[in-house]
Amino acid sequence: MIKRFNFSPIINTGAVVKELPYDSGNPVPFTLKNNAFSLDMDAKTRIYGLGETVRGINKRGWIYESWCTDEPFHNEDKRSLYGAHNFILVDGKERFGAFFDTPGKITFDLGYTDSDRIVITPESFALDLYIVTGDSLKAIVAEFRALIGKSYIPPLWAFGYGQSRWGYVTEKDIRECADNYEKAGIPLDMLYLDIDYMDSFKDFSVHPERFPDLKAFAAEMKERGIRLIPIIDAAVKKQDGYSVYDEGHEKGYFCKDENGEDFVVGVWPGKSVLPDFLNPEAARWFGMKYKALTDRGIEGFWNDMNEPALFYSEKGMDHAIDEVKKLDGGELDSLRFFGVRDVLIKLQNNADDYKSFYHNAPEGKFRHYDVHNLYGYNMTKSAYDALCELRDEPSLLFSRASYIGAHRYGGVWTGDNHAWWKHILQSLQQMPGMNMCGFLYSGSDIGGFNGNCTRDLLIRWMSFAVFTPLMRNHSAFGTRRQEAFAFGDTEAFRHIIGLRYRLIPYLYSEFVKAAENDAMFFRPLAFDYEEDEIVATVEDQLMVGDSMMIAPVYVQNAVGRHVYLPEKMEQIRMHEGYISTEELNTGWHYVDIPLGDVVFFTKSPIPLAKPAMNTSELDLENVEFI
Ligand code: MIG
Repeated sequence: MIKRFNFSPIINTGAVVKELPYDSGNPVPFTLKNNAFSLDMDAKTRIYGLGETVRGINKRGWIYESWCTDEPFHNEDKRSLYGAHNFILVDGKERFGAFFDTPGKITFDLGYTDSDRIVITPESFALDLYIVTGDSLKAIVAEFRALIGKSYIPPLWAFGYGQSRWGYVTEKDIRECADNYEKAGIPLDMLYLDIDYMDSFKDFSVHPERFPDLKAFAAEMKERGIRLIPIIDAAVKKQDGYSVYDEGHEKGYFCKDENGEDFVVGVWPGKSVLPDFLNPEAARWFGMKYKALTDRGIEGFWNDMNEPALFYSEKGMDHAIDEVKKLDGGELDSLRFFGVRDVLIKLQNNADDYKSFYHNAPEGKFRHYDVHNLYGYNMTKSAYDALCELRDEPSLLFSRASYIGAHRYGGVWTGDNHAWWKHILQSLQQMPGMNMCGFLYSGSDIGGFNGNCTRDLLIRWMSFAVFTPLMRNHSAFGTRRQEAFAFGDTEAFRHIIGLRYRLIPYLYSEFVKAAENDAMFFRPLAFDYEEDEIVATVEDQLMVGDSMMIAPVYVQNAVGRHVYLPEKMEQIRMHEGYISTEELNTGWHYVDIPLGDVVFFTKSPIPLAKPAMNTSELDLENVEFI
């Protein structure tokens, strides 16, 4: 059952698809105190949800702020990442879900300040609150998901393996990458184009020398079973004569400052303006611009920088330069050094900038700061709506920033992680929270985006990522190369990525089932075995679809790990060249998992396809069951 409570929302965020009547009275089980929703917890209470956030599957003990942020360090002490997913599921004396539908900042203190109390503080009380109850954790999620609408389902080929890198600059770089995969006999379905394919980082442009004929090149790659997936950034270069800028400027489609002038920010293209995605007309206009690329045979996109990320604003930069000048002339002491440094650091993603521009939404004019968390969502929606018009086939689409509701239009990737062992576990722990909020098509940058990857890290990360719907290896400009062919011996990668393709019949059908039934593809064990006291503490294993459980290795130099079996299961070991199975009883087991072996556990037979070099070669009719 769902109860909806009215706190005078200022805008329809678009998160929910069902109009529910308002309940009168208090939003039990919360009490309202000091402009916050609070609830006492007993020692056993666990809290799930919050989508894309740091730390454990059980979120209790930390404090989170929903505020879409371009955050390059996903450390434990971070309160915000790229998504704003305001749904929690409390499993204690009371068991219920709570969704705080608010477009602005909201803080979830989940036993941080006071270890026995939840305190949820929205910055503005203009919100809708939904309290969801049900017979089980899964039932509560299903009820919530029915409220927010069906999840995006990507085309089957988006379940193939993708290679990306910020640093493939030319057609030749991309072709070489495809050749290397082919030479190594490693399957591949997608190659991603990062910002360097554009001309001066201008959205919907293609660099004339680097990709002289993108249409022909996309066709050449498609012939080899590989699709090109370009990036689109939120901001538009401010440059007279660039048609996207000229048109948008003339029609008033960019966010405005307090004087009604286009608000100017600095991002990759230099001085840029921000499309007003909250204005439906502007959103449709921007979405239809993807045609420039779909006309060249492009079938999928990733949307970036849509928190929106700001390096600086024109206004902020002018001010900073004045401040730095004031510091000039003094003694060259540390105070002055830190003074100058801080002035410049504070330019990026500055709250004052978010307070200085405005949207033109159907409900009226809004200060960006008050509706910040809706920006990325509406960029994804604009692309999705347009792609449905522009193409007959489903498109691949995923985004960096998101709000609940965006799950209907695309997936999300988890942004700029690091080549750190702990980020394998972080990625695993993020998946169920995202699934609760509807984001089923998701995955992390395999091998880590920032930092230098190693062969063993990549093997272990891939051995987990064969199960994530989005399976993409991506890394930052200037880092060590980390393609599956970059570490010499390619056999292990051929085996692991090859296995992904063999598992697609299972993974894709379980994914579609989850989407259609408002269910979770990845579940904490506690959701399937509510009576089992041990599973509630298992933070590094997941249920995947109806029949499978995974327990990946995420520790450097480990050659196995402890695995908890909540019931008798079959252990499946996929070793290069052979599959072995062994029945294991309920309870704890130490399982050997040498580097290169992929081990998982099943409750019932799993279909396995014949090996394929890409999804178009995949034979979905003739599968064997293991
Ligand atoms: O400021 O386009 O998260 O995946 O490679 C960095 C360059 C901008 C951030 C994305 C990352 C992408 C990078 N982008």
